[in-house]
Order: sequence, then C-alpha cells, then structure tokens
Amino acid sequence: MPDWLPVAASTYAKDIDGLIWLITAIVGVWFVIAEVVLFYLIFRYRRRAGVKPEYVDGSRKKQIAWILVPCAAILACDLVIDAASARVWDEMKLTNPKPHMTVRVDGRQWAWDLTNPGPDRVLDTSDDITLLNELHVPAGEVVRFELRSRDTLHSLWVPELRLKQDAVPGRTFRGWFEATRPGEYGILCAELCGVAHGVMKGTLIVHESSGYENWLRSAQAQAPAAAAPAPATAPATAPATVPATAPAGGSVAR
Ligand SMILES: [Cu+2]
Repeated sequence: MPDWLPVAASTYAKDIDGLIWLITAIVGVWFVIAEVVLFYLIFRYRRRAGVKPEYVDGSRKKQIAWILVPCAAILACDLVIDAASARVWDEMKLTNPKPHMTVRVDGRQWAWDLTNPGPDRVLDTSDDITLLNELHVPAGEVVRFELRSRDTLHSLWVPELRLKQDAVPGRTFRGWFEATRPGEYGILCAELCGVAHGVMKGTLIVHESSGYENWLRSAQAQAPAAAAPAPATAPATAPATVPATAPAGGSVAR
C-alpha cells in the first residue's frame, strides 16, 4: 500500500488504517463500475437520427433488477465493512485496558489546557501539572484521557494516533490510547469552533519511558510548592484574555 497516511503511532492505528484501506478499495471499485456504466449508457443511448427517445419508468422486471441487484451488492459490502469495523470499535471503545495514568484535556476557544497527574498518578491533587497546548505521555503505556470543553464544540484529534473524539460542553468523554513511537505529534481541533479554530493546536510529546519520568521530575522541580488543582468544573465561557494564537507550549498553571 502507498504510504499516504500519517505515521501510525498508537496500538490501534494500524487497525484504523486497515479500515480506511478496506473502505477505499470497496468504494473505489464501485466508483469505477458506476462511471463505466454511466458513460457506456450515455454513449449507447446518445441522440441518433431516426431513433425516438423512450421514457423508462423502471416498472419492468429487467429494469427493477438494475436497481435491486446493485443495492443488494452494496448492502453486502456494507456488512463486510461493519464486520471489520466492529472488531476495531470493540478494541477502541469497549475494552478498558488498565491505564498507567489518566490525563485531562480541556478544549476552549482556542487552545488546549492539558493536565498530567504528578508522581502520585492521580488527577485533581496538588501535584498536577497543567500546561497550555502541551501534553506529555510515555510510550508503551496505556493513557486514559478525560476530555471536556469549556465553551463550544471542539474535537480532539491526534492524526498519528488515529484518535479523534468530540468535546461537548457539560460532558466528560473518556477514552484511551497507547502511543507506540516516541516523538512530537500535533493535537488539533477537528470541529469548526470559531474564528481562530485553525490555530487551535497543541503538541503531544511521547517520551521513552525513562524520558517521561525525567520530564515529570523536572516539571515538578519547576512547580510552585502549593500548586492549586485544576478546577473540577469548567467555566461556562472562555476567559476573554485567551490569545487568538496560542503558543505551542508553556505553563498556565502548575
Ligand atoms: Cu476547537
């Protein structure tokens, strides 16, 4: 397969890619068949001298078959896609692997507030680390996330993880991922959320396991001794001082 997709950097990324290719292949075959038939019929029944146009009402059995047979074939293709995707859905949405830690993702116009638990690996304690547009995770570990929105619809999207989840004000969505490749990946918003939607971008930094512990120690060393925990309930509206173009990283609260 040509390498058109972003690098696959999570445990389920290859499964998602398999579905993308399966759907592309099935739709591609039907696209070619439909176009070939369309252009054949245009040519075959083109206007010709001495041939009267005929109104086709689709009531004869042969004509009905032209509708029902492709419908049945497409339904069969849908079932193939459903069967293939059910396994991936089950893996991503229904399984609940034991997490190494839980992080919190708060979307707002137009930035991400990203909270790592401290060394206690428990959120909403005094050692939490909340960064603007910057999230750190270890590779090879299951990370659960709690996703919220503080103002309007957003959508957490990390293409390399094949992870996308809408964020809806007033609700908390939970999910998980296991990054497999250390590196830096964009955290994008996939929901048109206002005038600066296009610059709502953060960075997911996937560390080697020991690198994550080193980062955690250095982040803790820089943190004030009595850091306040992240608010349990997000404000209804974004602060008016949120910059339209948020920086790629930096602390908002430690
Ligand atoms: Cu957004």
